[in-house]
Amino acid sequence: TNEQLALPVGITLDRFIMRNQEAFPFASGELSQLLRDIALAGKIINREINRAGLSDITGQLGSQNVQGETQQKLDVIADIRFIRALKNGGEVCAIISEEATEVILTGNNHAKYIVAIDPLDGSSNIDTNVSIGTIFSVYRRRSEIGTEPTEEDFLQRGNKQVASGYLLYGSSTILVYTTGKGVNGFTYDYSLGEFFLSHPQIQISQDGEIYSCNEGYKSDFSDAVQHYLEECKQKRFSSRYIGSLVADFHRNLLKGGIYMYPATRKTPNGKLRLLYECFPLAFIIEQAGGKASDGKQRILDIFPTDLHQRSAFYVGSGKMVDTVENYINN
Ligand code: AHM
Ligand code: MG
Repeated sequence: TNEQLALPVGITLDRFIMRNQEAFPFASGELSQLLRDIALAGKIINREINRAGLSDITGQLGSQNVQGETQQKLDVIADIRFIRALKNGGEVCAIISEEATEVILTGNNHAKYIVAIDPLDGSSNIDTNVSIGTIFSVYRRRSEIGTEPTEEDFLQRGNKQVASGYLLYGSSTILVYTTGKGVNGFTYDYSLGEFFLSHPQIQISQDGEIYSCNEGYKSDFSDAVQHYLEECKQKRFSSRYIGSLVADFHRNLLKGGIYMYPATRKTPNGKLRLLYECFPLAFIIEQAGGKASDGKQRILDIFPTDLHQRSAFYVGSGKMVDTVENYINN
């Protein structure tokens, strides 16, 4: 059998995307291509991340690498790779990135999709070999096809997302995404250079016993949030906080739990960015049967007015998000 031979079981990401595409005979395949472009860039980033320590060593020898290019930090490299992949892929007309203030025009004005991306989230963890991730969100443009897209194209509610997902570069590398028909996870097989379906139709448990937040800021949280934290402790829940959103989110998705980044004195509107951190993960959690809230309302209902707008973020098992919301609203 396959198990005895230790062959990878399951289907490749490409085949999975293709099969889903076949289920929509009138769809043009552009979204499928876009997802493949993101997966390809993910493989490249994955390679860079795995060699990160080594490139640092070469970095100390001189400021240029073998190709004569200036050594750059990994988050900048990731940004360049993703933008290049999406430009060359041709299915995206505009991108916003955590790494850039303005909208990035790809020149593909006939493409119908736009992408919001955090190319390397949790990048403060890179130097210490802790897991990091990429988060992405796909929308249909609002402007006329053929014209130059603008900032307005990105100011859409999260519930308008066509697809969203993340790559987690952890003890293994996994790509998790949704197109609004459930959530699937694909683990990267290094030896074959392929993602294989490893986590079909992920569902989060309704309740959980893990809470994740930066408790160092506890005195800055509202009384309501502090009370909820007390409840978590009274119930002997586990506290788990990597400080890398994708990794914390992914663990809670699989095990049941809540991730919280409340408003603090330093960040009165929360720290995380709506368009490329909260919206994409909120879409995934809802597709997996969980909830995402800013404490008062559903994240996906928020209408953003700024590309880099921040929000408080409570995401995870439905009952846990309900409980913290109850504390906040009573
Ligand atoms: P970044 O986009 O600058 O990397 O910041 C986002 C990160 C998240 O990955 C993580 O959940 C959070 O910031 C940690 O913040 P803190 O160090 O304040 O707990
Ligand atoms: Mg980030």
